[in-house]
Amino acid sequence: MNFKSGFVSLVGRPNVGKSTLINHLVGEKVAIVSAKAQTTRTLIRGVVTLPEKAQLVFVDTPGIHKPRYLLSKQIVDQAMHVLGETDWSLFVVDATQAPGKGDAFVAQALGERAKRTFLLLNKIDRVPKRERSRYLAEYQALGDFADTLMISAKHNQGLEGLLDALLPHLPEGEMLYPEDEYTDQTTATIAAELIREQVFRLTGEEIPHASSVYIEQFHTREDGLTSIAAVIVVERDTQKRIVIGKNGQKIKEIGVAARESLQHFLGDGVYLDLFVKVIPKWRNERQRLLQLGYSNAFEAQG
Ligand SMILES: Nc1nc2c(ncn2[C@@H]2O[C@H](COP(=O)(O)OP(=O)(O)O)[C@@H](O)[C@H]2O)c(=O)[nH]1
Ligand SMILES: [Mg+2]
Repeated sequence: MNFKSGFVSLVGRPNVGKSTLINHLVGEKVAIVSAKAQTTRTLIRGVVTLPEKAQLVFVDTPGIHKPRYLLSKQIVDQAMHVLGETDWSLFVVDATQAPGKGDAFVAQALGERAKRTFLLLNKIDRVPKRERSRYLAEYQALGDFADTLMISAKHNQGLEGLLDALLPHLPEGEMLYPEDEYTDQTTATIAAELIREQVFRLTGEEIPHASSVYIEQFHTREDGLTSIAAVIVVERDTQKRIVIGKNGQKIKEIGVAARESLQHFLGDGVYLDLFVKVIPKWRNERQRLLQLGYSNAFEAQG
C-alpha cells in the first residue's frame, strides 16, 4: 500500500469535545480544554503519523457559533473556511443531548462546504448503552454523512476505529510534517495557551472570554531552567482587580496551577512571572487582535 496523507477538520458547536478529541488522537496536549464554551480561538493542527501507512493532520477548529465580537467573527469565519480545505470533516456532537440550533447551523455549513463527513457522537461514556441511539436518527437527519461513529474522546473509546475508518478515503501522498512533530504551534504559543487554560478554569463570569495571554519573555537559562514572563490581558480595570484578587490571591492561584501545567509540558524547572494588563476593547480591534497573536484568523480569509 502506498503512503497516504491528508487533512481532517474537527467541527461542531462549542463544548462538544473537539479539543479533547484532537489531544487524545495525537496523544499530546495540543489544544486546551475547558468546561466553558468558546475556549479555542485559533486553528490548531495535531499530527498523527502511522509509520509506513499514513499521516493525518487534524485541525481543531473553534466552535462555530453566532459571533458577537470581531474576535469571534474572525474565529467563526476561519472555522468555516477550513471545512472546504480538508479531505475529511469530523462533525462532533454531544450524544448526551438532542441536537440544537447550533448543531443544525454547523451541519448546514458542512453540507455547503465539506468534501466528506463522519458524524461522531461523543461523550458516550455518559450515556447508558441502551440509550446511546436515542438521538442518533435526529443527528443523522441533519446532513449527509459517510458514516456514524460513537466515541468517548475523554476515555479513548472508539478512536482507533476512527483512524481506521478515515484511512481508505485519504489521498496518497508524502508526509506533510516530520515524523516526530505533532503540532505546528511554537512552544511559546502552547505555553501561553496553557496559562490561558488556567485563567479559564479559575475565573468566572465575563473574565475568561475577556482575557487573553501573551508571552513577553521566554528563555532557557544556562542552568537549563525555563524562565517565562507572561501577560494576562483583560478589557477593564474591574476585571484586572478580579484577576489579581484580594491580596493577590487569585493571580497567585493562577500562577501556581499554570506553573505546574508548564512543568508537565516543558520538564521540571519553570520560573513563571505573571502580569495583568488592561487593553480596552481588544476583542473588537483588528490591530490589537494581530498584536495578541490572532493573526491566522485574518490569514485564513485570503
Ligand atoms: N464525559 C465526557 N466529557 C467529555 C468528553 N469529551 C470532552 N468532554 C468534556 O467536555 C468539555 C468540553 O470539551 P472541549 O474539548 O473543550 O470541547 P470543544 O469546545 O468542542 O473543544 C470539557 O469539560 C471536556 O472534559 C467525553 O468523551 N466524555
Ligand atoms: Mg475547543
